Amino acid sequence: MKKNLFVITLLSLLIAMPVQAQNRRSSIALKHGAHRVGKRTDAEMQRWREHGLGQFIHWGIYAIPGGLWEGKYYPGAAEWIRSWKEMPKDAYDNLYKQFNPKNFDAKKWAKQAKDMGANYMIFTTKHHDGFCLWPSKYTDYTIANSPYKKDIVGQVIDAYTKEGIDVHLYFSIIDWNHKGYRSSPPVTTQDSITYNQFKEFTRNQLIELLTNYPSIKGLWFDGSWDKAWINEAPWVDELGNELRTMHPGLIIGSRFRSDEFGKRHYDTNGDLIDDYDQTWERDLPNSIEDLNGVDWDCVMTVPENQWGYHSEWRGHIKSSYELIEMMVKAVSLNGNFVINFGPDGLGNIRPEETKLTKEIGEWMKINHGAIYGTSYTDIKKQDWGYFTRKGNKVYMCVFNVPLNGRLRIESPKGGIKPLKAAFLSNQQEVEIQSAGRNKKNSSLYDVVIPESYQPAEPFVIVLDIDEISKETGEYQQAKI
Ligand code: JFZ
Repeated sequence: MKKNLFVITLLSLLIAMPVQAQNRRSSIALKHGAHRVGKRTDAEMQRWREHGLGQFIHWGIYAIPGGLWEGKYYPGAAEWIRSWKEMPKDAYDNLYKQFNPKNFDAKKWAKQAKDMGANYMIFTTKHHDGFCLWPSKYTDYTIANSPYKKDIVGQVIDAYTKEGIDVHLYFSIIDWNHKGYRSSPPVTTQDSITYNQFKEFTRNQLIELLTNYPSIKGLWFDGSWDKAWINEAPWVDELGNELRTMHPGLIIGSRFRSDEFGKRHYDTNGDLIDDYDQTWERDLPNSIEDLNGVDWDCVMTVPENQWGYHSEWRGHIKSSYELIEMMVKAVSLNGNFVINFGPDGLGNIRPEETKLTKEIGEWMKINHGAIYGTSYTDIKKQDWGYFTRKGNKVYMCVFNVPLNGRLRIESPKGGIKPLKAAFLSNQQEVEIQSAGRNKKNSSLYDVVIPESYQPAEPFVIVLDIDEISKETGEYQQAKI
C-alpha cells in the first residue's frame, strides 16, 4: 500500500513537473523572448483594454480593381489580387497612377466609427503591395506620387483623434514593391546586402511613422511569418526596443517578432511576446482557458474573408446582431473586438458597412455600459448569452431567451448574489427568483423576463450584486 502511494506520488510529481517548471519560468533563458511575464500594468494599456470595440480599415490601391480584373472574379481577399495569375504585376504596380479617391472624407469615416461606438481604429499605412498611404521619403511608391497627392494617413489620424478614437497603425513587413524584400533567408552575399537594405528601409519607415504621427497609440504588424524576418529575431527585437523608447506607451501585438528559436506569438517558454495576443483573427476563443491570461484582440471581416474592398461580396455576410454577439463574447473573455471595413477606390464606405455601423451604433448607444471597461467575470456561462462585469454591476447580455422566459444564474459558494435586476435600456426592474441549489451546492437564481416582453434584438439586464466571501460563504458589503 505504502509502496503504491510512493509510486503514485512520484508519478504525479513527474507529470506535474513540466507544468511547474513552466510556471517558475526557469526553463530556458531567452534573449529575445517575452520581456515581461503577465499583462502590462500601465495606463496606456489599461485604456486599450477598456476599448471593447474597434474599427479596422483596409484601404489601398487594391480598392481600385476591387477583386475584379478584366471582368474576371478574384476569389481571394481583394488586397491579395496582385498575387493572382490573372492579374499582370505590372498592371497592378501602375494602379497608383489612377488613385484619386475624390470622395475620401476622413471626418465622415471618423464620425461614422464614433457613431458605431468604436473606441479605437487600426489603419493600413502599407499593405503587402508596398504602396504607402503617407508620403514616405524612403520610396517613391507613395500617395505623394498618385494624382491624389495628399497624406491620407495624417488625415485619418487627425479626424479620428478629434472624435476621441485612438489610432493604431497597421504596417506590413511584407513589401512586394521593395527590391530587397524576400520571404526566405538570403543565400548569396548579394542577397544579404539587398535584404539588409530592406531591413534598414523598414526601420526608417517605422521611425518615420512615429515621428510624423506622435499621437498614435500602437502599431499593428502583419506579414511577420516570413522565414527571412523570423531569422532576424535579434535585430527585430532591438528595433522593437528602439520604437518603444521613441514612443513611450506604444502598444505592439504578438505579430511583430519571434524569439531566437523562431517561435512566434508565444516564445519557447510559452510566454506571450509583446503586449497582446494577435492570433485571434476571424476566430474567437470559447472559454477563458483558451487564453493564457493575456490581453488579446479579435479582428473580424464582415464577409467570410475580405479585408480590402471587393466589389462582389459572396457567401455569408455577417449581420449586425452576429457581430454584436461576437463583440460581447470577446469582451466577456477580456478581449477587444475589431470590425473590418474596406472602402472603395473613391473613398466611399460601402452601403452594407454603413448600415452595419448604424445598427451596431443604435445597440451600443443603449448598451455600451455592458461593453466599455467591462471584463470577464467568473460566473458560469449560460446558453442565453454572456456575462460581463464592472465593479458591482454584472451585465447579462441576452441573445437567446429560453422558452420559459427564465435566465438562469448559477452562483457557487464565494460567488455573487444578485440583489436587483433591471433592463439596461430603460431601467425597468425585473424579478429575481431564487431557484434553490444544485448538486454542486451552487445557489441558483432566475431572472424572470415578463411574458409581455418579446425582444426583437439582443438586450442587456444589469444586476446589482453583492459578493460572497470565498472562505465563509457569507455575504459581504459590495465593493465599489
Ligand atoms: C493578413 C493579411 O495577409 C490580410 O491581407 C489581412 O491584412 C489580415 C488582417 O492579415 O492575413 C492573415 C494573417 C494571419 C492569419 C490569417 C490571415 N492568421 O494568423 O490566421
